[in-house]
Amino acid sequence: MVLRVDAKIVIVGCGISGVAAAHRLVNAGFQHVRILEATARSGGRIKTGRLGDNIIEIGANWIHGPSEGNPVFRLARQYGLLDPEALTPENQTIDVGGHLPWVPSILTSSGQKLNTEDIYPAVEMFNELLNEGANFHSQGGEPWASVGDFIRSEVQKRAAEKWKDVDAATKSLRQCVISNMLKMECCFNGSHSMDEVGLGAFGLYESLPGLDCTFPGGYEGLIKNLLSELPSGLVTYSRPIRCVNWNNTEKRGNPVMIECDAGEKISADHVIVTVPLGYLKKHHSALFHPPLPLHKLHSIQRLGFGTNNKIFVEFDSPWWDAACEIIYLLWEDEDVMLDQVPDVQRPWIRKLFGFTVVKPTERYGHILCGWIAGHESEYMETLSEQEVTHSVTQLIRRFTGNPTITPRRILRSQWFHDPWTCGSYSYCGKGCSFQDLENMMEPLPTKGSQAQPLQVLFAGEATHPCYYSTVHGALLTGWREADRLISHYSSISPSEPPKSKL
Ligand code: 6YU
Repeated sequence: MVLRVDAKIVIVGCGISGVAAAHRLVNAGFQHVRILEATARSGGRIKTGRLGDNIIEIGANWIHGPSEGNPVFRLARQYGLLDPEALTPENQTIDVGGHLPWVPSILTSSGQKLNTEDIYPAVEMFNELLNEGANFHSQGGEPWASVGDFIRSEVQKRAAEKWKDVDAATKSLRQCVISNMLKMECCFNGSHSMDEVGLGAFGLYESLPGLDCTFPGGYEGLIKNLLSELPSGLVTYSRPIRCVNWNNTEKRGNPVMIECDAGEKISADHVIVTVPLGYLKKHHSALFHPPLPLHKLHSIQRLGFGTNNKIFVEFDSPWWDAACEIIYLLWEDEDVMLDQVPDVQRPWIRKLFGFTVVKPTERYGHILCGWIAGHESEYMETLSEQEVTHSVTQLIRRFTGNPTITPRRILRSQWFHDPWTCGSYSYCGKGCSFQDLENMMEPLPTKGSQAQPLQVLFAGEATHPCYYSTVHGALLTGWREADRLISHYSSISPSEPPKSKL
């Protein structure tokens, strides 16, 4: 069925969710769809950059779970954006439960190289606890408020039993491994500390089967292909939205009036807001008039939105093993199992849990990607590139015991200070439940109101009930909100104009 309604639909934000919503609406026949984007580019947190001659991903890296059930995988395959390896049935069926089975190299702060067996008991215990932690939502009544508290207390308990025969030094090292794993988990969740990630809602996140893969030509290829199928001029760039005035009761007018920073006013029947949760947290009171209902606002406050940054470091030649895919950095004095650096200004670099090797080497050269989450990461963003380079160089020299290693150049992301994002991605904070994600996606006015329905709709990664924090989650929310409008107009008859035009 093709709907040819003349409803005016404005989409705020040209990230994947906004582009996906526009794509769906235009394909369904809507003729007055436009995207207003604050910046001069499309893609939002999908951002492909360059380090020298090499392509690097400043934002999203992987297709998490590239298999039939993942719409990003299906589109990337359709547009011919993936390596043949990623398309194989084997690649699609591997189920790693969201964690990648990388070949590790483990370095310590005294310059030692450890064997996998040295850390295995701690890694096994940590993963076991993560899996258990994810089950609480289905059982109810979690014993601790946060994942961090749960892991720390259970490690103490289980180590006293399972590791009772190991010597003190080995036990201490294993606890340092737990600290390292907690820091890595902060990157994965985009949280400052795992003490801020709610235990009850931890299991709401679902992973898809398939071994994570990348876009050889850059993630932005996905955005470019989708946009190329839309009418030119549909996106207006450098047009930040200051306020969404909804429930406009003026007779004959459209129910929504959008105010741009430049003073321009745009009227619409519907607006799909896709701004990141970080931006919403900071600007919700100015962004909506009348203000958001309290239950929605409380969910915006309860859900977490933290920072995960990357520091790309390029070398003339590799100092790591050819097979190595990830380098863990273990601080030997961190057996207190903490994932936070107490004085953020000095040893911020301690929060960097390690580096992934950007592969394949033939394509990218000798590049490592360091991962750092939390307030330490936000502080890192304020430093000059020289200061970051200095800290990273000292770190690598210390952990390798090689005082001559010198990076050729670095590039770091700065997501916290991006004024239109204010962080990296969302997680379920302490006290969060499924209801918070439901509240996030609820359109305005809420059910029961006599006003024109579906004036303000909400899409974006933080509004997906189980794939929040991902590109596929964001894309699905764009389709979901477009479908909401499509079925609305289908139910009131394709030829009937929207109420406001009557
Ligand atoms: C994924 C991955 N990945 C790394 C890093 C980051 C993210 N993600 P957008 O922000 O894109 O668009 C909104 C637009 O709105 C934007 O253009 C703004 O400029 C605009 N805007 C704002 N205010 C405005 C205004 N006032 N007026 C007009 N316009 C305005 N996802 O699938 N694979 O490898 C990673 C990663 C460093 C920062 C990621 C990854 C997250 C995705 O990038 C992100 O979800 C989507 O791109 C968001 O799209 P959008 O449209 O919603 O917003 C157990 C458990 C654990 C749970 N976590 C699991 C881990 C999964 C996350 N993994 C991440 C890892 C990496 C490395």
